[in-house]
Amino acid sequence: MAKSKYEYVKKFERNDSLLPNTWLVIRVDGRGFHKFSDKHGFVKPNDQKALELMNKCAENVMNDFRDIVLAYGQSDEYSFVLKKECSLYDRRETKIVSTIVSLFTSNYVFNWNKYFPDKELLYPPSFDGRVVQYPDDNNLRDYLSWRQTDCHINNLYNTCFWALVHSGKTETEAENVLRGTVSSEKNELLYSQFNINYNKLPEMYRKGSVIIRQEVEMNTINQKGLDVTRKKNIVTVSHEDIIRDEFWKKNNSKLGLKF
Ligand code: DGT
Ligand code: MG
Ligand code: MG
Ligand code: MG
Ligand code: MG
Repeated sequence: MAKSKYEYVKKFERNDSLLPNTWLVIRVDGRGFHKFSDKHGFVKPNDQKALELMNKCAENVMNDFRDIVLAYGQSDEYSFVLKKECSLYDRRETKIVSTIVSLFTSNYVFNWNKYFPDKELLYPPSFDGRVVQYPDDNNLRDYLSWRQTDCHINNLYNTCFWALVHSGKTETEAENVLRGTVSSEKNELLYSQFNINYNKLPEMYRKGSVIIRQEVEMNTINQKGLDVTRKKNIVTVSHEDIIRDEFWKKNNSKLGLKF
C-alpha cells in the first residue's frame, strides 16, 4: 500500500525499549490519595475494604499479564514484577507502563461498588506509574524489602498517631509525642497506653499484600465425562514476610530466582 505524505511523522517517535534481561518493576501509586481517602471516609489508619479493592485490582492485572510473576502492595501503591525475559510490547516502556496503570485504574473504578456498596465514588481516581529495571536478583529482592519496610514504618507510626488522636490529642500534639521515637518506644506506647499489641494487628496492615501464582489441583470433568485432576496456576494473595529468607526458599524455583 502506498504511504501517505504524512507518514514521516512517525519518525518523531522515540525508541523507549527497556534493557533486555532485566527484572522490570512497575509501581503504580494513587494520585492525591491523601485527599481521596479523606473525601471517601476511609478508616484511619487502615481501611480494610480499600486495601482489598487494591488487591482485587492487582489480581486482575496479574490475570491479564502472564509475565507478572509477583506483585506487592501497601497503602495506595502496587509494584508488579515482570520476569527478566518478558517480551511484552517488545519491552517498550510507555506501552507497558501506561497499559498496566490504566488497567489498574479502570479496575479500581469497575470494582468500587463491590467493596463500597454504600459509598458513592465522588470523582474519578487516577494512578501514576513508573518502571525500574533491576539486572541483579539481589537488587530486586532489596527493592521489595524496601517497600515492605516502608509499609511497616508507616503503619507503626500511623497506628500510634491515630490512637493518640482518637484518645483526644490534637494532630499537632500527637506529632510531638511521636517525634524522635524509635520502633520499640512506639510498640511500648501502644501497649501501655492503648492496650494494643502491635504484632497482633492484621498482617495485611503490618506487612502489606504479596501476590504470586500458586499451583493448585482442581477436579474437573474431561471430554469423556471422567473425573480428572488438573493442575492450575491461580493468583493468590498473602501477607507474608518477604524480607526474610523463608518466603524466597519456598518460592525461588517458581519465580526463577536463586536466593
Ligand atoms: P501522591 O502519591 O504524590 O499523588 O500523593 P498521595 O496523597 O497519594 O500520597 P502518598 O501516595 O505518599 O500516600 C498515600 C496516602 O493515602 C496517605 O496520605 C494515606 C492515604 N491512604 C492510603 N491507604 C489508606 C487507608 O487505608 N486509609 C486511609 N485513611 N488513608 C489511606
Ligand atoms: Mg507519591
Ligand atoms: Mg499516592
Ligand atoms: Mg503512596
Ligand atoms: Mg491501538
